Amino acid sequence: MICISGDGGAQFSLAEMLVAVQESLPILFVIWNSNGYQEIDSSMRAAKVPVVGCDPEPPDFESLAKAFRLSFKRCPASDPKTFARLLQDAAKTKRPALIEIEAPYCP
Ligand SMILES: Cc1ncc(C[n+]2csc(CCOP(=O)(O)OP(=O)(O)O)c2C)c(N)n1
Repeated sequence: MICISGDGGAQFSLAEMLVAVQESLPILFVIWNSNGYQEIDSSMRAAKVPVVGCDPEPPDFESLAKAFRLSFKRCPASDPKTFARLLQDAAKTKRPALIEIEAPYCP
């Protein structure tokens, strides 16, 4: 099972990540880290209102994974081959894992 979220959305689901660790659920958490709330940013632009509060600095997901006793890997969005390998490797372990994709903030 794969759980895909942005860096913003991931922060609303930290308790669920910890449950996956405690219950040894084979869930792969994939975080698309674009360093901001792009969806909200785009909506504000579309509504022609000033864009505010859309670029909060995300947590250090590697440290977060360590604190949660989660396996952690990171790769750039520009390297889908590496991402595919990380995903396959993590799936083989049958353990929960966190993979962070470093993405550009491009509203
Ligand atoms: C509990 C909760 N609080 C606030 C929101 C409002 N909200 C919708 S999308 C979003 C930010 C999304 O950012 P991210 O997950 O990084 O995705 P991106 O749009 O950057 O790809 C927020 C705060 C929400 N959906 N749920």
